[in-house]
Amino acid sequence: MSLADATLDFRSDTFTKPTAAMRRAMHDAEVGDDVFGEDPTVKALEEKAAAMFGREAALFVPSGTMANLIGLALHCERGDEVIMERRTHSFAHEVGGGAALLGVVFNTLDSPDGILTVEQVEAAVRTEDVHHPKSRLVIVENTINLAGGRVVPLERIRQFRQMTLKRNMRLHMDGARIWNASIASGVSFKDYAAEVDTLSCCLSKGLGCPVGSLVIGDRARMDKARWLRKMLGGGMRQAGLLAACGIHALDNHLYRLKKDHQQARDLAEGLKDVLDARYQVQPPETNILLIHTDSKETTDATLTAWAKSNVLALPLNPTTIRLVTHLDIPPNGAQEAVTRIKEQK
Ligand code: TLP
Repeated sequence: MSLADATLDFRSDTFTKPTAAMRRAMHDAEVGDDVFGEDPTVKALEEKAAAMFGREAALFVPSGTMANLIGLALHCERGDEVIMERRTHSFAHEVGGGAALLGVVFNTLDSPDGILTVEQVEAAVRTEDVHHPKSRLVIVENTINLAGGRVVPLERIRQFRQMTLKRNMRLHMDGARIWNASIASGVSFKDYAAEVDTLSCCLSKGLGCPVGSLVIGDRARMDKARWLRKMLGGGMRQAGLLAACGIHALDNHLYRLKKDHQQARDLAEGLKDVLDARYQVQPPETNILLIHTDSKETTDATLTAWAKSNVLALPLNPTTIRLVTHLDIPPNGAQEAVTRIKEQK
């Protein structure tokens, strides 16, 4: 299909379809019953991920939402408090699962760019008092989806680490897009993972897999995580078919992410010139571009108009449009989108 005919679907990097090579990897995968620990491909993926992140063990789970829920369950008792920024996915977009299923209390703090300061978090930690929940966990998301794919500096994560250790608290990283964070910042997966108690990451976003996330941490916690996964209904049988996609993606789709980051920058540059004063284009750090608008009417009209030219984007809220670049945006797809939008003027 020519570029001019392609639908440019920027709604999310979750919309990618498995490549032919990924489908071959699925086809060729050796499988077994993973609930019985007999799927060699799942084991291979878990070992590969644990080694990449320099941690003892990893667990393959169906979704990022389940990975984060398991993270909460590993660290918190009912009534415990979890501190995070207001835009954190666990609070904003995980159906309140932590509250509904685990009875944890979310304490959300605000920051202009999605990244909390350690002083802010420390000030929110409860004193020991018969009236207070126990502040048990801090969640840091990296990259921060709703803040426009922002990368959290390693130094900030280290500060959270020191503070949580001092306060006998734990630190969980929602690294659904840790791949993008690492490629953009040059900080290794190991350096990020060394600072947290547990980390979740998604294979089904920038890496282009159809399904799958991982929870990563020490052996004892991951053994417990396996029980929690089963309890939540996430025990999968011949899951090697899906794990094979993950192995293929880690081998082939990681270093190409810089192309997605370039296309996000190209989109931002191009759209800045084309769009009028009702729009404010936020410079992207990774593969997520946010465009802030002056009203819901502008957002709705814009999305409808773009869709007529087969340029699809998502309303994050009434006055924010999100575009995400990924594996299925063809080369020069960003320029093509800008051209189509310009022609509508
Ligand atoms: N994010 C999706 C939507 O839910 C908004 C997207 O299109 O970006 N953590 C982060 C940071 C995420 O962005 C997401 C999904 C998840 C966790 C949840 O992953 P899944 O969808 O696999 O449960």
